[in-house]
Amino acid sequence: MNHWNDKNVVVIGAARSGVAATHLLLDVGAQVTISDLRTEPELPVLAPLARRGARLVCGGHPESLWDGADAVIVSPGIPFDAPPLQAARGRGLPVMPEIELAAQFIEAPIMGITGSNGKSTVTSMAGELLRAAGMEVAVCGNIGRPLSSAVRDQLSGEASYEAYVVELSSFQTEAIDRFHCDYVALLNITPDHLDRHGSFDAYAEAKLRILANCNADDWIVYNIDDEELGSRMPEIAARRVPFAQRSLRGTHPSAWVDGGQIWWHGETDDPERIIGVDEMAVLGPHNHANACAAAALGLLAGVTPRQVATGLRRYRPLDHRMEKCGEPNGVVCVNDSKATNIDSTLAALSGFQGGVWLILGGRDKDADFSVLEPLIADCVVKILLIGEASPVIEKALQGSAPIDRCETMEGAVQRGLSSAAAGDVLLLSPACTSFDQYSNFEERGDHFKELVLKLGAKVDRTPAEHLPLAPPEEG
Ligand code: UMA
Ligand code: ADP
Repeated sequence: MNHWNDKNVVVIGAARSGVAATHLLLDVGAQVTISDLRTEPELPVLAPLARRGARLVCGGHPESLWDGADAVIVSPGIPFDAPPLQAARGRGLPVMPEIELAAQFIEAPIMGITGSNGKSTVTSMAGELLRAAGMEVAVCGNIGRPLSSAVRDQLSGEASYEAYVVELSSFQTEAIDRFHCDYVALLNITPDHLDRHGSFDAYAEAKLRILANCNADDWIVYNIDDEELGSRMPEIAARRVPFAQRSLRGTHPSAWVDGGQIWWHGETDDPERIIGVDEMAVLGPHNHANACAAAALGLLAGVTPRQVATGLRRYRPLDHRMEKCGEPNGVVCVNDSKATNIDSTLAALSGFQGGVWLILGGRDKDADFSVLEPLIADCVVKILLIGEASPVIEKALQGSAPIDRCETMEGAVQRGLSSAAAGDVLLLSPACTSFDQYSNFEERGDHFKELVLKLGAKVDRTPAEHLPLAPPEEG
């Protein structure tokens, strides 16, 4: 239903979400003002919007923005309690997140996927499973394509989506008022984005707002082994479907990984084996759990076990998530640049027995790095520190493994490749955001991969520090 025709709408934030929301609003006949803290020369992306009749207010969000406005749409990167938004509310204006605007135009089922880690993996996997069943699916949200953008394709007739698989961050869920998911996946809750949410409680509460509008017809797929999640799940009418990295035989519906196999226990008497984990391209136990969550979403939506297996077999890991990117001189290089918090780095390390040269650092999000100590002591040869969080990390991890302050990615890759032995692993899993030295984690991961290629071809190798020197040849 289009309530937006001729309404005066202000969109805050002029990057991916704000631009897509503005286009959508213009498509449905609204008068739109888009405003950003950045100046107009920094925002060439706005020229096409101006040509379509949008008004641009750049270099800040002045009070005058709200004169004559009917509603405000907010990009996820802007905290929902930011002072300009408080001012808009003070004027009695409804303030809503971009996803709520977009969802008003959606009739197909929505699968919402949230958690601290694994969202993009499960979102893209679920999309693959539904496609394996022949469905036309929008895979969107925090994964990089705004929901508004997918909705525009539907409204214009360019696409005919039978489901929307939407990755949702806490920045998006915190502001949910009416947004409703038919299927939800709750993957895990560990501390993240504390700099924005202020406390773990506030962050967890923001995440769980994804359940705000779930009813008895909806399905909640959740990680039953995540105690934080379990203790914080509200009493709701929706049907719950647990998944785990241990057998849940007897509980149905449920999905689990056991004995190297993914299992599903649906409405039938016996559980069904879906696929062996070694038939999938993803690495690590956390990714097998992700496959359980994605499989459960697909099966609940009517995809057959055989189609789920096809989708999981076909699925390729996303870039920057435990991505093998070269093996110069036998040193296995792994790009896990998307590991921007402690828990993702823990998951990465848990897949290794030893021989890891770990590149850590970037911008700290008030994380407790000491949690990494036991795994680092088990499998890390040396920590290679980069970026502005170096002093904090060095203090927290003193004594767990030797530490080198490398400052830059180039320094860290050079150090790792010249010192690691064949068979060792050079792992970029930084547990921090990239924003001190890069625009985003993709740029950081791409830089790592370039350096592995460039320096891997010409490193001056010295014997690995952790191995005893080879004994002199006999004879
Ligand atoms: N800005 C203002 N006023 C402010 C603050 C920022 O105008 O007070 C402006 C900035 O100058 C900039 C714009 O707002 O021009 C940025 O908006 P945004 O941060 O919402 O960026 P988008 O490009 O719209 O991307 C957002 C998500 N970004 C964030 O949540 C920070 C993208 O997730 C998402 O893919 C995209 O919408 C499409 O849905 C990225 C992300 O880093 C990948 N997410 C975090 C994460 O995964 O950990 C939550
Ligand atoms: P998100 O979208 O939630 O950031 P991704 O799928 O992009 O999740 O993965 C982000 C990081 O978390 C990567 O380093 C990845 O290896 C790691 N990861 C993926 N799934 C999990 C999980 N279930 N538990 C912990 N870490 C995970």
